[in-house]
Amino acid sequence: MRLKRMFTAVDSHTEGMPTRVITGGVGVIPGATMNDKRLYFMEYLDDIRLFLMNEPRGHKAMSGAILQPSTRPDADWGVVYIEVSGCLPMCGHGTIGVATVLVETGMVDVQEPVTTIRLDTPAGLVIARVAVSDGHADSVTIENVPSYSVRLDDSVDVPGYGTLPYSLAFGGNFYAMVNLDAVNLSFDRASQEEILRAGLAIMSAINATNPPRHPEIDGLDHCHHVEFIAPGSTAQYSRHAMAIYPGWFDRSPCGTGTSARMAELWARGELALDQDFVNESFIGSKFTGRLVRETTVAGIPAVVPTITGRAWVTGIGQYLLDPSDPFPTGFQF
Ligand code: PYC
Repeated sequence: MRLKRMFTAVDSHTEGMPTRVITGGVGVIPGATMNDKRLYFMEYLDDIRLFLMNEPRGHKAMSGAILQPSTRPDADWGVVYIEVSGCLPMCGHGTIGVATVLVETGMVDVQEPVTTIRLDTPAGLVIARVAVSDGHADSVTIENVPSYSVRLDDSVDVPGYGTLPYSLAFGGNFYAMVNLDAVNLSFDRASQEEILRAGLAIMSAINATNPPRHPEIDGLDHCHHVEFIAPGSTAQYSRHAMAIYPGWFDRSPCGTGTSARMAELWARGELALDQDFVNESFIGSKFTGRLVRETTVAGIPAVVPTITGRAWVTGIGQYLLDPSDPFPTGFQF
């Protein structure tokens, strides 16, 4: 066997959505903060992401996380998130996957009944509390970065769809929230191609006319996620289809999307602190969210959400590149 590259990984899924946790082979990414590392990685090391996420080693909804030494004294591990479309500043399902892998492989000091892991993410400090019994990670509650509503009940002209009402919020990434009824589509996986087409058209129209920008996180200046809210959803229980650039759906209930949705409901006065909010994904899996305290982001009223979900280890792998492989960065199909 001839090798040009080798990465070690522990694969997992969080409520149906994969997280390939890269435990070796990348080395320490240059950068004083985890967001600096993310920006450096995107500019100089993106071939690693493409190799690990694209076909044939990944697929069009592949997602992962690269473990790094923390850049801050108050965190145990650092994380750079990778997926088919780039490097998110924060990923909820990915963090639940990382915390589960760290516990199940013994890469942290495991305590029962709760192991607390402090993670240095590009979007800020995220605390994962893992419920552990008999050495098994049963569920993970993450305390996410401050989340806030950017605009409520705005509208955007979307070519082919007319003027559509939407709201926009930040929960670690920016999310446009649109009622599925507004695009006359049903909450049915048989409609996924049409839902995706509408989602891509909406994010493109928002980014062309009124893109969001995070006041404190460099390089976060676009919306790549549209959360289509299913009819019958309430401020306690919501179902959604999460359309993501460049063309896939989150299989999990989307931790950062759930955080954004709770921030939107809080800004409307429909969700108070310490109330459960259950968010169901397009495949029927669930996260339970809560808002635990109020705060501000650069003077903007914000809330700190927690998200509880489960992840399972699915494999341990070594991903290899033979020097004669004609697809060193994989491909999308
Ligand atoms: O869980 O935050 C999340 C997420 C973002 C994209 C896919 N999942």
